[in-house]
Amino acid sequence: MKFFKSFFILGVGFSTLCSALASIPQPWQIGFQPAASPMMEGVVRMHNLLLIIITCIALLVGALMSYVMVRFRAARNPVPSKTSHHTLLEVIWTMIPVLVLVVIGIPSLKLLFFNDKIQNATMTVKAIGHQWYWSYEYPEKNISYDSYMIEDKDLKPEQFRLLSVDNPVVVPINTTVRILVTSQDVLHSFAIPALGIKKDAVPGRVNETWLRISKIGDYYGQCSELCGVRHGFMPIHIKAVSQEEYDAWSQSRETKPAPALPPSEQHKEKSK
Ligand SMILES: [Cu+2]
Repeated sequence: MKFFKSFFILGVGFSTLCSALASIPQPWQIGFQPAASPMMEGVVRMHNLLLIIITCIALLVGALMSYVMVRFRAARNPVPSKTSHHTLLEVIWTMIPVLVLVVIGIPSLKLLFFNDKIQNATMTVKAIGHQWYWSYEYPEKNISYDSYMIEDKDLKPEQFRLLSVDNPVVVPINTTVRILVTSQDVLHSFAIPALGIKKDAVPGRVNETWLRISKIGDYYGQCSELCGVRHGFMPIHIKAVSQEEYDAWSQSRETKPAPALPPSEQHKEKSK
């Protein structure tokens, strides 16, 4: 009992420690990264529910199998029963799995629809996959830039190998952001575990998803669709900052639209 208690305390301590770090995979991690968006919170709740259900099923089936193997072994039960049907038992073992599926199905569908429907997004970020980097556009702000992974030799101490990039996506916290995902060449996939996002980037098509980050921090993900030799080297870094920091950043990055050309120049442009 004492062993289990100290094991439990160790586990709680470890998960608290993990939640204080940037959202990256940890050595020996077996659970999810700490959830930082309503979508991922829903995924974790669903996972916990399924874990309880699957544990109960495994224990029940294991116990029944053990009982049958011991109680009805040849030595103990030399003359086996010839019973082949039992209506009540058959109704029970059909109805219980149906009920289990309903209990799983209702929250599962609710979560799917919740994740699918973007709720009054305040801003939009477009992520475009390329072989092998991501580029981002903020259509309302006239901001666009490329985001490349930092190579091993250029890594600074606070950066993470295969995860840090030169230009992260910057978004304000507690803001619903519509994410448009597309690709310029082959299939890629925009995935950030802590935010519960995984959306395919398909050339010639725009997929959409959304996020609302609750905590300031750095969220990392990777392309999750085999897209060529450097598939493992096009990470995603989302930096969630306060609204003020975001405003300052967006103002510094905003490229002013090109001024309208005078009529004579317009004519020259057209005839080119
Ligand atoms: Cu890719």
